[in-house]
Amino acid sequence: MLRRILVSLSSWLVLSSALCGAAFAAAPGVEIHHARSPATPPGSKVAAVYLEVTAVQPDRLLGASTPVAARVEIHTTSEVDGVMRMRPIESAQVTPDEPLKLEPGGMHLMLMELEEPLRMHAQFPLTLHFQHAGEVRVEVQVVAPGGGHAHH
Ligand SMILES: [Cu+2]
Repeated sequence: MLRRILVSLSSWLVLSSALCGAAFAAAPGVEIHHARSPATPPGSKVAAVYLEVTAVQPDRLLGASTPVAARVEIHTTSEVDGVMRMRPIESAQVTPDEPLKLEPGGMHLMLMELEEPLRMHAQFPLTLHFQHAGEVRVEVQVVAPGGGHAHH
Protein backbone atom coordinates (compact mmCIF):
# COMPACT_ATOMS: atom_id res chain seq x y z
CA MET A 1 0.00 0.00 0.00
CA LEU A 2 2.69 2.43 1.01
CA ARG A 3 4.74 1.44 -2.01
CA ARG A 4 1.81 2.14 -4.32
CA ILE A 5 1.38 5.61 -2.84
CA LEU A 6 5.07 6.37 -3.29
CA VAL A 7 4.98 5.24 -6.91
CA SER A 8 1.97 7.35 -7.76
CA LEU A 9 3.46 10.33 -5.97
CA SER A 10 6.70 10.13 -7.92
CA SER A 11 4.92 9.79 -11.26
CA TRP A 12 2.82 12.81 -10.34
CA LEU A 13 6.00 14.79 -9.66
CA VAL A 14 7.46 13.82 -13.02
CA LEU A 15 4.23 14.78 -14.76
CA SER A 16 3.89 18.13 -13.03
CA SER A 17 7.47 19.15 -13.76
CA ALA A 18 7.00 18.22 -17.42
CA LEU A 19 3.81 20.25 -17.61
CA CYS A 20 5.39 23.48 -16.41
CA GLY A 21 8.42 22.99 -18.64
CA ALA A 22 10.99 23.17 -15.89
CA ALA A 23 13.25 20.38 -14.74
CA PHE A 24 13.75 20.82 -11.02
CA ALA A 25 14.56 17.28 -9.98
CA ALA A 26 17.01 16.44 -12.75
CA ALA A 27 19.09 19.57 -12.57
CA PRO A 28 19.85 21.39 -9.36
CA GLY A 29 20.64 24.98 -10.14
CA VAL A 30 19.22 25.27 -13.64
CA GLU A 31 15.68 26.00 -14.77
CA ILE A 32 14.37 26.08 -18.32
CA HIS A 33 11.46 28.34 -19.26
CA HIS A 34 9.28 28.88 -22.33
CA ALA A 35 10.83 26.13 -24.49
CA ARG A 36 9.15 26.57 -27.87
CA SER A 37 9.71 25.94 -31.55
CA PRO A 38 7.91 27.53 -34.51
CA ALA A 39 6.01 25.04 -36.69
CA THR A 40 7.83 24.21 -39.92
CA PRO A 41 6.57 24.02 -43.52
CA PRO A 42 6.44 20.60 -45.25
CA GLY A 43 9.88 19.49 -46.41
CA SER A 44 11.78 21.71 -44.03
CA LYS A 45 14.85 20.00 -42.60
CA VAL A 46 15.67 22.59 -39.92
CA ALA A 47 13.82 24.24 -37.05
CA ALA A 48 14.74 26.74 -34.36
CA VAL A 49 14.14 26.25 -30.63
CA TYR A 50 13.87 29.20 -28.25
CA LEU A 51 13.99 29.10 -24.46
CA GLU A 52 15.36 30.79 -21.37
CA VAL A 53 17.78 29.34 -18.87
CA THR A 54 18.16 30.63 -15.33
CA ALA A 55 20.89 29.35 -13.03
CA VAL A 56 21.79 29.75 -9.36
CA GLN A 57 25.47 29.18 -10.13
CA PRO A 58 27.49 29.83 -13.30
CA ASP A 59 27.08 27.11 -15.87
CA ARG A 60 27.56 26.52 -19.56
CA LEU A 61 25.19 25.11 -22.15
CA LEU A 62 27.26 22.64 -24.18
CA GLY A 63 24.64 21.34 -26.58
CA ALA A 64 21.37 19.47 -26.88
CA SER A 65 19.76 16.42 -28.41
CA THR A 66 16.25 15.34 -29.41
CA PRO A 67 14.66 12.31 -31.04
CA VAL A 68 13.03 14.52 -33.70
CA ALA A 69 16.31 15.62 -35.35
CA ALA A 70 19.66 14.06 -36.20
CA ARG A 71 21.54 16.73 -34.27
CA VAL A 72 21.17 20.08 -32.55
CA GLU A 73 23.48 23.09 -32.94
CA ILE A 74 23.77 26.26 -30.88
CA HIS A 75 23.57 29.24 -33.26
CA THR A 76 24.18 32.93 -32.94
CA THR A 77 22.61 35.41 -35.31
CA SER A 78 24.36 38.50 -36.59
CA GLU A 79 23.71 41.01 -39.32
CA VAL A 80 26.35 41.15 -42.06
CA ASP A 81 25.80 43.74 -44.81
CA GLY A 82 22.09 43.85 -44.03
CA VAL A 83 21.69 40.07 -44.15
CA MET A 84 20.96 38.01 -41.04
CA ARG A 85 23.46 35.20 -40.79
CA MET A 86 23.57 32.26 -38.38
CA ARG A 87 26.75 30.70 -37.12
CA PRO A 88 27.26 27.63 -34.90
CA ILE A 89 29.04 28.17 -31.59
CA GLU A 90 30.52 25.65 -29.16
CA SER A 91 28.72 26.65 -25.99
CA ALA A 92 26.83 29.43 -24.23
CA GLN A 93 27.43 30.89 -20.76
CA VAL A 94 24.65 31.26 -18.18
CA THR A 95 25.14 33.09 -14.87
CA PRO A 96 22.83 33.94 -11.97
CA ASP A 97 22.98 37.60 -13.00
CA GLU A 98 22.34 37.01 -16.66
CA PRO A 99 19.77 34.42 -17.78
CA LEU A 100 20.57 32.85 -21.11
CA LYS A 101 17.91 33.94 -23.59
CA LEU A 102 17.55 31.99 -26.79
CA GLU A 103 15.15 34.07 -28.84
CA PRO A 104 14.20 35.02 -32.42
CA GLY A 105 16.89 37.15 -34.05
CA GLY A 106 19.48 36.09 -31.46
CA MET A 107 21.00 32.96 -30.08
CA HIS A 108 18.92 29.81 -30.60
CA LEU A 109 19.10 26.07 -30.88
CA MET A 110 18.90 24.71 -34.41
CA LEU A 111 17.44 21.28 -35.05
CA MET A 112 19.30 19.83 -38.05
CA GLU A 113 17.97 17.08 -40.33
CA LEU A 114 14.46 17.05 -38.91
CA GLU A 115 12.76 13.68 -39.08
CA GLU A 116 9.43 15.27 -40.05
CA PRO A 117 7.84 18.73 -39.99
CA LEU A 118 6.94 20.20 -36.59
CA ARG A 119 3.17 20.63 -36.41
CA MET A 120 1.58 23.40 -34.42
CA HIS A 121 0.41 22.39 -30.90
CA ALA A 122 2.61 19.29 -30.93
CA GLN A 123 5.39 18.88 -28.41
CA PHE A 124 8.63 16.97 -28.32
CA PRO A 125 11.35 16.17 -25.77
CA LEU A 126 14.68 17.99 -25.81
CA THR A 127 17.67 17.18 -23.60
CA LEU A 128 20.00 20.06 -22.82
CA HIS A 129 23.60 19.30 -21.83
CA PHE A 130 25.15 21.55 -19.19
CA GLN A 131 28.72 21.55 -17.95
CA HIS A 132 27.69 21.42 -14.26
CA ALA A 133 23.97 20.65 -14.13
CA GLY A 134 24.36 17.72 -16.52
CA GLU A 135 21.43 16.64 -18.65
CA VAL A 136 18.16 18.54 -18.38
CA ARG A 137 15.11 17.29 -20.23
CA VAL A 138 12.31 19.64 -21.26
CA GLU A 139 9.21 19.40 -23.41
CA VAL A 140 9.25 21.86 -26.33
CA GLN A 141 5.91 23.29 -27.45
CA VAL A 142 5.45 23.80 -31.18
CA VAL A 143 3.97 27.27 -31.72
CA ALA A 144 2.80 29.36 -34.66
CA PRO A 145 5.46 29.92 -37.36
CA GLY A 146 7.21 33.25 -37.65
CA GLY A 147 9.17 35.23 -35.14
CA GLY A 148 11.45 37.12 -37.48
CA HIS A 149 14.02 34.41 -37.96
CA ALA A 150 15.22 33.52 -41.44
CA HIS A 151 16.42 29.95 -41.73
CA HIS A 152 19.45 28.93 -43.76
CU1 LIG B 1 20.04 28.74 -36.79
